[in-house]
Amino acid sequence: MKLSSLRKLLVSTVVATTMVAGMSVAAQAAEWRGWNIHKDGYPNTIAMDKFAELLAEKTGGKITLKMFHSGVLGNQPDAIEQVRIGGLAIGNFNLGPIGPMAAEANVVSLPFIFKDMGHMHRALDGAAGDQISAGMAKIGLIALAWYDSGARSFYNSKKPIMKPEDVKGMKVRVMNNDLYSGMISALGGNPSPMAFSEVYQSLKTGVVDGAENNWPSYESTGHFEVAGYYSLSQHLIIPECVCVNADTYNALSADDQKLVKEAARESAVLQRELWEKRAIASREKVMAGGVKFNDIPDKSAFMEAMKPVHEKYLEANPALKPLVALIQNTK
Ligand code: BDP
Repeated sequence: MKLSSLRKLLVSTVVATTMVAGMSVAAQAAEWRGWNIHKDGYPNTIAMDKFAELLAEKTGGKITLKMFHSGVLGNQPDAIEQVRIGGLAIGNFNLGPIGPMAAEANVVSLPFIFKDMGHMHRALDGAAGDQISAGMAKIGLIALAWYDSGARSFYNSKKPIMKPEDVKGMKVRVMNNDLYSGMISALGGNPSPMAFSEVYQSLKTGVVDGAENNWPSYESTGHFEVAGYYSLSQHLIIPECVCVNADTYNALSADDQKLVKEAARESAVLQRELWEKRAIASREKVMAGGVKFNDIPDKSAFMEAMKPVHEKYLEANPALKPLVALIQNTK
């Protein structure tokens, strides 16, 4: 079924249910359902709960949000699809798995496109962020606010990764996005796209040798227990969004839209504060747990090895060249 007809069907189902319910006030109060992949205590989980609280508070209970954490409503690519078609209202999504659906959002998944977190923030808060949001809106997702997700580095169960050649022959789990598969292949490794929830078992049983993620996710998932070499490649700095279904958002009054955005942005301020602290705490926890860590002070060999990923991508998507340049030139 085409997305537009599926959306119409869903909308008419909602209208029918509302009419059957027949209660004016209760039927008009919107109850949203929200998706989050992370566990209790994770910065995103706390911030999404805060978002739900602020939403109810600011709208005087007109809009409420029931959050479903720990990925209980399914894996991330499916949840993104659900928010697009309105099966779910809200999600806290990493832009990685959104990229294959929205070309503009995919530029943040080019390895080493951001120099550091500050550069990523400045780019997102400026014109590049506007273009990325516009690209997401085209596929039915309104980005209300941006959350942090640190920098992703490689970890594995075999050996320290110091140089690109060390990845050769390794089976490495990646999120669903051809750019990440291309990135591992460019290093001579074997990419294995897989849902987040399956990675622990796959590392443990040797289905994959390694993966890549930030400190908090490496720690919260327990991956550090089964893949004890963490190598600070920091090859990806991928922002995350609080995204709402476009039809749901567009149907709100301008005043309510403002309140929803305010609530999401206030939750993002909290998320970023919590993120900074958690990144340090998670790093300390895994180190105390015996992780063998190595820094990669000079990352130029990795940048060089991953260059073909950029080139191939821009060859296939020439229209995105100005956006990539805009990000690279953001001071
Ligand atoms: C985490 C992101 C989460 C991703 C996960 C992954 O916060 O959205 O699903 O990585 O690697 O850092 O799948």
